[in-house]
Amino acid sequence: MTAMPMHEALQVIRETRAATDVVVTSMGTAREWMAMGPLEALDWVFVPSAMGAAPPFGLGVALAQPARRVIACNGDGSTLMSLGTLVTIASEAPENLVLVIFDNGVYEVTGAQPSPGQADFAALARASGIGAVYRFSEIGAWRAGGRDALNARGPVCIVLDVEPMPGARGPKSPGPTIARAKQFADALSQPVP
Ligand SMILES: Cc1ncc(C[n+]2csc(CCOP(=O)(O)OP(=O)(O)O)c2C)c(N)n1
Repeated sequence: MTAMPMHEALQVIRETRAATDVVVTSMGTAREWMAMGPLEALDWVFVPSAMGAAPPFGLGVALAQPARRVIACNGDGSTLMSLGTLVTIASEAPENLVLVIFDNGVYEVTGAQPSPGQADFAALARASGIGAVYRFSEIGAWRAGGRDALNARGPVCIVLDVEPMPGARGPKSPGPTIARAKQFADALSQPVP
């Protein structure tokens, strides 16, 4: 199956993200996001995290901050952990929420054990009631279509088929969580121009 490198997939988000957007990363995406450059005040690197909690966290921020776009990045294993969140996102229907599912078929950060099943996350998102659903398997297509997908009226779910990275380790937390949470809350409290 065709798939794209995770860091190249994330690069499209970096290039499209506005200064006022919140970007939530977790698991492998947190590791790669931190490796790509200094963190912005509105980046929430969800490490340590409760597995599966990045989408509900993003949903909460999106509902609390309707003037900001929230881009929540999640693995396939973590998506399976809290699959019901897709239905909650559809029912709350925040126009400013984009959930990006990075489907590498494995629990990469714990040693690349295969994640269960062959779930079609785009079909699951549609069946949950999310109207704007996209799937990209090839980096050229994602580079060409990513901006439109990320800018679509939410809630948006984008499924990206990404290559597992053999031997990749888990992300390290960028610092003490309570201090980071305070900085993040301060950044969120700034007015949106
Ligand atoms: C309830 C629970 N079970 C297992 C774990 C251990 N665990 C942490 S991350 C992870 C895998 C995450 O996989 P995925 O969401 O697909 O992201 P990837 O690592 O592939 O980027 C697992 C199994 C956990 N944190 N919580």
